[in-house]
Amino acid sequence: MPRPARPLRSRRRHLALAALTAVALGAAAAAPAAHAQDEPTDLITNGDFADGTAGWWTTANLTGAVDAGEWCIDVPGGTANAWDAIVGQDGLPLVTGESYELQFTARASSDVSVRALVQRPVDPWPTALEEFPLLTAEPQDFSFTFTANADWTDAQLAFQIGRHAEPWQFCLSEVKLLTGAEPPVYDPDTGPRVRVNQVAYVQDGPKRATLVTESAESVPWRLHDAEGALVAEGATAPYGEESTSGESVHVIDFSAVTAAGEGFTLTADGETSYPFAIGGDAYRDLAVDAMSFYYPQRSGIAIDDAIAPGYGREAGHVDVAPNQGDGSVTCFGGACDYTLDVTGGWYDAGDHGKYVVNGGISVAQLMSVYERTLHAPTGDAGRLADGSLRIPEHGDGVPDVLDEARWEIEFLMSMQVPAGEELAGMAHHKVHDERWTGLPLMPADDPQPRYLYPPSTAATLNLAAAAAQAARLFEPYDAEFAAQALEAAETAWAAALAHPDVYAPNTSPDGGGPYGDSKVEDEFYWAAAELFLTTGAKEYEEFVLDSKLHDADVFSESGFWWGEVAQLGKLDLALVPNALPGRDEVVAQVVAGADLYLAQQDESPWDLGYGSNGNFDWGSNSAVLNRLVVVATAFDLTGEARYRDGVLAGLDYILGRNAMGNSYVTGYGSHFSENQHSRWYANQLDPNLPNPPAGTLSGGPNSIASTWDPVAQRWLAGCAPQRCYIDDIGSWATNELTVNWNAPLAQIANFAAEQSGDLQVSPSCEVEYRINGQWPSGFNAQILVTNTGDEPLEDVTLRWTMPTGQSIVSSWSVKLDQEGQVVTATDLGGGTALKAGRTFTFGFIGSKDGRPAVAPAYVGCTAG
Ligand code: 9MR
Repeated sequence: MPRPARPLRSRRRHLALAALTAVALGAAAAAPAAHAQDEPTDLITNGDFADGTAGWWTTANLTGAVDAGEWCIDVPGGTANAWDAIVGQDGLPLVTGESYELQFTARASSDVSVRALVQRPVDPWPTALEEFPLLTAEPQDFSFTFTANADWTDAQLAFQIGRHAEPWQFCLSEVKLLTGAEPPVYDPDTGPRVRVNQVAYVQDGPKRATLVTESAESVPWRLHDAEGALVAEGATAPYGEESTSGESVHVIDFSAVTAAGEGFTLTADGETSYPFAIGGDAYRDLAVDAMSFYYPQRSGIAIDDAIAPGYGREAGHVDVAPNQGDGSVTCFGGACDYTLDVTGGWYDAGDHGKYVVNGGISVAQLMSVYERTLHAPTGDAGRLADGSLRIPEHGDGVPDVLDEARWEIEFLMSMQVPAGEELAGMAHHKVHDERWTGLPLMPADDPQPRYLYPPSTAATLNLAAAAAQAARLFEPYDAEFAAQALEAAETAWAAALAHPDVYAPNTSPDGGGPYGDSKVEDEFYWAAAELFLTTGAKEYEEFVLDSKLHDADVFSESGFWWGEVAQLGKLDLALVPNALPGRDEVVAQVVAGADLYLAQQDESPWDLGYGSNGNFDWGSNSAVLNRLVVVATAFDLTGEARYRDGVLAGLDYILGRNAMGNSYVTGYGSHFSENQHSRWYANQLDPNLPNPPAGTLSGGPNSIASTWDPVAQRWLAGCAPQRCYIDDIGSWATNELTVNWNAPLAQIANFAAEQSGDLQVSPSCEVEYRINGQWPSGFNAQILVTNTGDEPLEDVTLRWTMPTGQSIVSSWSVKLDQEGQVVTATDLGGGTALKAGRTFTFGFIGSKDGRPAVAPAYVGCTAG
């Protein structure tokens, strides 16, 4: 039989080619230079089973027989984990830097995938090779190469063959572990060297592409439409060697093109890009998909296939065996004498854990998708209305994104320590399995006991911040729930003040991630800001003003993420109307942060404002997107087009204009991530399971991934930062999906969806908003609108958000409509054009509560 006969999914072909090369060279004895004198040695004892099963062992639940050099083993059904049934051989010596080839032939009585490992058989199971070969009734020859990065005298070859529901038979023959193999080479399919945003360029937005080329000179480029007609042409701008990609690149700028449609391609240097759209609705779709990602991520509810087609499944962790359920969970190690019902919420990622700090930041960012539409001049709440997402809660009159957020907020609230206990009001840091489970494993099939892990100040404050934000957003829809959320937030706040230094450790018991955090000033700041925005209370105002983070520059290189949340407080203080003394300073900080991120982005030939220091962190794609959230907020605050354009260009990197030629969003683009690490979207391991839903973001390149997961260790050592990525389900350090990474994707996709033409902020329209007088219950405002450009402005419309507690009573020389807090001003100057250099003036009387009247942070001006 030709080797390798391993069935390959198209995306994995490059890996197979590397393995094939290794085999061919090995077979021809063309061993690598360092081992030129050595004949390959086989480390396996009795790999041809000539001596029965001598040298091999199995777990006690397996029986088998050898016949004609093939060992066939009966595997029982109904086990949960791959490692519940193992065939192995121990005592294999591995040498650092040496490359090895594992060969074997295997078949199975039914189509199953198994886990083939070379590892050390001691906790934490360091792994040199992990593969998931798919077996069929036909015997197949498999070949995998790897390089050892430690000296082990006691490595183990293990075939983990458990976790299948039905009994089956596993047959193994011709097993070899050969020394002297050619090191595996990662040669990913990066597609055409003309790298584009594979989804869409906004019609009047920036349009750039990046050409990977060795050419030192500028080369011509051509843009063609779907019919092949030439639309535009120009010359590239050479950039030279670029550090994050390790490649030499040129920039193609076709921003001047305003033609719209699908199927455009760019050609340069003999390469034609993947097709892309200009204009159109792609970002509206992406916005819906990125937010609908959360429904099948829900715990504690059956996923309805009619709502999320292809993703229907049983409810996870609802006290139905084999689940032990989240209905009555106690503390790990007997640390408490109560149980909590923590059913519900979202699974964090590809695991079944639920972590409060990460849930808190995720739900806050999702709520901000909605909250932004109330306060940003281009915000469009209509797109988020009841019925807009693929979720079950249609017809309740609540915007769907808030319904989705509520699923998580209720879970966060359930994690609070009950009244009467020592740490009452604090939130448990997390709930997860006692031990890590294997892949795949549907949520409903997880048999592990689950525990609450100790409360932490960070989790308590995350809950306080998210629940406080929920309280103000749910107020118009469900006042009772809003009040409950506020009570939970204030209780949490008081508990955090009473226990300000209970830190979650950086190491975790088995079965879940640590989410360790021993610096909580930022959590205090964020929670105080949200509580202030919701209540206006002095206590929170003072806390915000007194925090040393209030004047500090938190918009630094490292951006914001679950461990660094002060920015979230500042973004909301800047955007959500409030009467914080010196609020302008916060607005200025946000804008300065956006300037920094934009300046970094402008330096990059990929429009990538991240990682120029050579570090791409775990979940780097979320860091890229979180920076864009800051830039987007600067646009909402200033209306300056360069921030809008910065966000749109920054999105290119995520959607394919990168060193991998890969869109990191499932279902978007020609070449996209689809094997994200997940226990239930595990199509790569079991063809009966789906890939992740469209709109799922992959974590993305991680420059130190090879120190983490075995797949990255095997393929990504020595990679340039942007290339430290592999679309393999085993690479949890580069290719996981998480609730906190999809949230900024949802924010930026929603922002992009709104930049499609209708609501342009006019750059030549300047607005001055004066409070001319105020008394305890009211105020008098005058607004001056000046045309600073050379052309007349037609149909001038202003839009702003009234600070909380203020509303319009009467007005003159204008038509004012107030919906909620959003005011729209039309009919300025009786509807006539505003001539160049001229000013319209109008005014109104407003009512207010006890707080001083303040001007809104920003007034948007659009013209027809
Ligand atoms: O996103 C987390 C990242 O910042 C950490 O460096 C990493 C290691 O502790 O863990 C990541 O979070 C994982 C969590 O611990 C468990 N669920 C999956 C998360 C994403 O990989």
